Amino acid sequence: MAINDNLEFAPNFNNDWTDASGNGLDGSAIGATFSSGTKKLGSHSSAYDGTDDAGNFLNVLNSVFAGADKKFSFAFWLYFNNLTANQRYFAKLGDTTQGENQRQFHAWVQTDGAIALRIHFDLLGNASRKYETPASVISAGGWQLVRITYDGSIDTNDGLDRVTMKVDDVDKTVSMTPTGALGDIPSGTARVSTGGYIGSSGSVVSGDMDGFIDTGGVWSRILTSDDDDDLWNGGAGIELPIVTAGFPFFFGGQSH
Ligand SMILES: [Ca+2]
Repeated sequence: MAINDNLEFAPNFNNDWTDASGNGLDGSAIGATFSSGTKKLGSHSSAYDGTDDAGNFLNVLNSVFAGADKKFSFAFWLYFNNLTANQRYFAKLGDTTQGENQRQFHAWVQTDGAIALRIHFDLLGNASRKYETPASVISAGGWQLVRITYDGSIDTNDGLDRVTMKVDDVDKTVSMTPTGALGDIPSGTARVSTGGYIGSSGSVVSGDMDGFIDTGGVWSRILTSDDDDDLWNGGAGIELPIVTAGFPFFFGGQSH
């Protein structure tokens, strides 16, 4: 496998909300802006004010996340200005704060510096699994690469074994808190969002991030350790998709 394989979504946040994956999942801002001063890769990162900002990518990728035995991964470069509140950085979730029940999943940093992920098994929020790293894997004021994998085909340990988490290419112990029965992410209409969750109402932001997000991706498969190494790239990171060197197509004649 190569890092580009099954890459479903790839925003680079270079002063626009364009998806570079080829799937055309371009987004737009709800209050969020771009920063040329605090960035990890390319010209800019996306910037969130901790109050009411998000990147809004509409109801996309539902078939990647929802359903039985789904496998997916996502990774982003994150920079938190502080850890004074729980701050959502990637989600497909609408809840009662949006006046709706479209819970699918959300990922965030906690005030203790742990990365957390809640996977919902029903849109109402009655059954879910919360996964988290130990405290203090995230520090405010610097760029860190957070990579999460989810394998819905694994049911051992009440679903604990479905999730792995890495920070800066290092595996972190994952603990899990169950609520209700183990299941699958339900099909829903919540919007995919960065920097906060917005739901299908599209206007209300909750749990906003105070900081920056740069190059990230969603894959419809479990990333390998080689993929993780490619993403980390010795700490320099990479923009997605990788453009690989090869025989150019402009020599004339037919390409294939
Ligand atoms: Ca960028």
